[in-house]
Amino acid sequence: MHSPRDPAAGSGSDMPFSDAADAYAALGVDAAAAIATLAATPISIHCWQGDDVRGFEGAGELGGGLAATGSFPGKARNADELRGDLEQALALIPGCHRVNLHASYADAPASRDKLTDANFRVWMDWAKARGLGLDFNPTFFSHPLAADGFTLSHSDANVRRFWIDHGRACRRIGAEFSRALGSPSVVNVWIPDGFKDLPIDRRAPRERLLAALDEVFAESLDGVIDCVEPKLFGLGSESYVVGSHEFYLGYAIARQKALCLDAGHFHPTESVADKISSVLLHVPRVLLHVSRGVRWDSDHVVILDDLTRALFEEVVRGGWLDRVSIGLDYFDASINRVAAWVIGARATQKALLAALLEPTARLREYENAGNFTARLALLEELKMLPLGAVWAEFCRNSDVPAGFAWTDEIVRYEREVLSRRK
Ligand code: RNT
Ligand code: ZN
Repeated sequence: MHSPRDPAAGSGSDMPFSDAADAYAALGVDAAAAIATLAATPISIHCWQGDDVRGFEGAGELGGGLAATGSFPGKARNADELRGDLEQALALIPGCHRVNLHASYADAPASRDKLTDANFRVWMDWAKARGLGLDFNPTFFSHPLAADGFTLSHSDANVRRFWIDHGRACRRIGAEFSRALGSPSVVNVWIPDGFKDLPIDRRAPRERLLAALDEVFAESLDGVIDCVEPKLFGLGSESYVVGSHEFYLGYAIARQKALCLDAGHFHPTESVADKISSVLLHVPRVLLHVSRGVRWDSDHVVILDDLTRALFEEVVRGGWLDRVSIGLDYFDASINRVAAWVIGARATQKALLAALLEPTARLREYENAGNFTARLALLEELKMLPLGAVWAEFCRNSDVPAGFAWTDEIVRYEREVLSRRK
């Protein structure tokens, strides 16, 4: 049940939707069509925000140079609690979505090189009953065989073999998810491999990674969207990352794999948005890891900031929506974890909605005519249009509070569920 309060309360817009639609129509924008596109665009909700990336294998330290800081009480301790928390979050996120699992979140954990869909049976039944698609990630961290910071590029062939088998097992699980749920599964490979300090040999680990990836991807499987995720640097891999941007861009082009662009994986002044129209000329698909870097390689909760808005402007302006998968990737243990999902997912959707409400055709006409004055002037005036009223209509259609009232549900859930976890 939602809050008895006005569901639009706190949305900042009391304007009737029809008035907002008129304001956009005057610029040639169809607000109802924007809502329809938004409703048809799933966000893949990352399971790992719910428990600080710990997973259910009893791992001690979070590995791979990942860090979830904070000690907010009530994190999910098992798969049932995590599913309950995800259900609560999904109830406050308008639209239909997907859930993104890591291999370390099996209902019935097993050695990672031997995992099958049977280890994720409850997740699959749960997703099926709720009409959710499932995406998947091999987990190349928080494991004794990843303790020295190397996995697919490890110098020891036995270690490499274990991780190759893990990657292969995960792709088969993705294929099973796709078959069971009737929706292709993005299987995203990110490895932490790299050196803290200056390496002498930058070549051999990359040669090994190249060969290992070819083995991971050797089996042809239906329903799997293979994806690779590059990174600039990480904690403990400050000087050298084997799977760098150039490495994976080359790999994705050569092997025609999807490329993951994580918004937190670049130099802080680099525009991730600008990359979309370059890479999509060469790779079949892009996975956006919507995240927020703050100073270093951090994964803060996504907000409606300029970088996120720019990402979705590019996706919409370029007409790429059907070749882009959208997933969240952040972990904050300092605030209510369910709220963190909701805040980031809703911010992502607001950014997409703002882009869908742009009079792109008109702006493009100005640009083509060399009228850069009108282009800049209109871009600025757009910022004052009633985005909030269109957002409120989308939320109403989904029976989800449009404004701050959604946090009433979080307060209740915290009191009734999270605070009882000791
Ligand atoms: C790490 C990558 C990767 C992870 C998840 C948990 O820098 O962004 O996507 O965040 O696999
Ligand atoms: Zn990522």
